[in-house]
This record gives sequence, C-alpha cells and structure tokens, in this order.
Amino acid sequence: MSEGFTLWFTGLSGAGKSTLANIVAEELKGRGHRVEILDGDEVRTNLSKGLGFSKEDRDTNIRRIGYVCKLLARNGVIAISAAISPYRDIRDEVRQAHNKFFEVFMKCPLDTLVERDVKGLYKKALRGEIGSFTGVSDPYEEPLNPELVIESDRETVQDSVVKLVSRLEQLNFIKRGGAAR
Ligand code: ADX
Repeated sequence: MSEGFTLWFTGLSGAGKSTLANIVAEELKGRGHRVEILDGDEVRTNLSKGLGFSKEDRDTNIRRIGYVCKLLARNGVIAISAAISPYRDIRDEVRQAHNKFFEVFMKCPLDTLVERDVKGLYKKALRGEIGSFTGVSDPYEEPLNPELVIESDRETVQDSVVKLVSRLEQLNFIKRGGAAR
C-alpha cells in the first residue's frame, strides 16, 4: 500500500484553496495515488451540517475534518482538506495527530479578495449583513511554519500546482517523477 498523508490547505475564503486542491488531486491521481478531498463548503452540508461560525463551531468542524483525514491517511490515501481553518492551535492539534502532515498557506491580500468577491460574501460582510466573517469581522491566524506558502494573487494556478508537487517531492511525501510510492 502506498503511504498516505494529509495535505491541509488554509487561507481566507476565495484565496483559491478548493481550486488548487481539485487540480492537485487530479495530478496526484494521475500519478497513481488514491486521493480524497474534504472541502469546507461541502463538509458543512453533511459531516458538519448545523455548525455555525463561532470559534467553538469552527473548531468542531476542523477537528472533524482532521479526524477523517487521519483515518484516510493511515489507510494509504492522500487526504486533502480545503477549509479556512482560521485558528492556529486547532490546525496544530490536527497536525500533531498525524504521522505525515503538509500545510499549504494560501496567502492573498484581503483587498484582492474583496475585489474578486466570487461568492458575494465579502460585500455582505463589510455591510454587516454577515457577522463573524473571517478576515473582516473574525480572526484569521496565519501559519507560522507551513510546508508551503502560495501567493495566489501573484501566480497562476498552474504555477502553484508545479510548486506544490515539487515541494511534495522534495520533502519525500511523494516520489519524484510521477510514480506512486
Ligand atoms: S472554517 O472556518 O470552519 O474552516 P469553512 O471552510 O468550513 O470555515 O467554511 C467557510 C465557507 O463558509 C466560506 O468559504 C463561505 O462560503 C462560508 N461562510 C459563511 N459564513 C461565513 C463566515 N462568517 N466566515 C467565513 N466563511 C463563511
């Protein structure tokens, strides 16, 4: 069985976590790995249905995602999480529960996210129509020592994929050159 691990994306809403997660997942599948994605928006419609955005509820959400990732990873799957996961202590708690954990910080200035506002949520949050919105009226704690930082406003998605896959190879999470381990 090939060795699994958890690939954990963190960053503000709209920073590109899901987009990059999906493309990298396809790349890793193409190399023979088994891959599963736990996407924040989707998880909140099933595994974390009913949870809100208080610190307590976000922590519960992230602990659940982390737990499922751990189960998948120890069974040889590359488990990918794409949730904001705004609190450093809970991300680090999830990391501690893993043998192999790779954190990607999707870094993007708030101004750019507000300008793009793909889901229209930032404008609502700025008008006060959504409370406790991450980056606007709720905290986001940047990772201090992530395995990789992606500046999604400065590089193309394809550049980010190449960067991420190279770093995974460099840190021996996957084999060089495409074969599954
Ligand atoms: S997390 O904080 O618990 O990690 P998660 O990634 O699951 O968040 O969900 C974030 C998504 O929920 C956002 O992309 C956005 O679409 C939606 N959302 C709704 N309300 C909020 C809010 N107050 N803060 C952040 N995201 C919100």
